[in-house]
Amino acid sequence: MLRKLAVTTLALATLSGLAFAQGMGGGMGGGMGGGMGGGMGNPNAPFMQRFKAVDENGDGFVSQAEMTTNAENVFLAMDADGSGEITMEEYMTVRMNPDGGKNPAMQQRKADRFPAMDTDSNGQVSKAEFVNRAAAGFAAADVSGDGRLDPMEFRGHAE
Ligand SMILES: [Ca+2]
Ligand SMILES: [Ca+2]
Ligand SMILES: [Ca+2]
Repeated sequence: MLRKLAVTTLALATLSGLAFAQGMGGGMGGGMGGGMGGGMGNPNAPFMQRFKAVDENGDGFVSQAEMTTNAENVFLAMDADGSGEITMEEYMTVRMNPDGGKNPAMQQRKADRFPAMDTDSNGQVSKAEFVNRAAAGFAAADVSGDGRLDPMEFRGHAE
């Protein structure tokens, strides 16, 4: 199981290209290597994989800065042609959740999210639009209002 998830993550990193590898290298490596076996809930749950990838300093919380950094890296990974804008096609091609691609309902929810991110409605999502959306998501997910997300709050954000 561990092996399978690791391979899936690796495949995603490869798929997403050099920008993703450069941007996420540190966080991904640290999260996967160091965070495993931290004992927080089920470390194999897909959202925990994501949580550890985003929690760059490994303190068990995702800060606003970590969320922003992650959003920028995710944006670069999604922008396959490097145009600085994500098209609907680019957005739907990249699977952020290893299980997401197999789940039509989740794909639909993802598709529904695109116009919400495209705040100027030009049919593409710019980096600013994407990061702003992540920041808004962070605020919404921070139920306790302490400026950081614990795994459960993060899960609420991710799903
Ligand atoms: Ca952190
Ligand atoms: Ca693009
Ligand atoms: Ca736009």
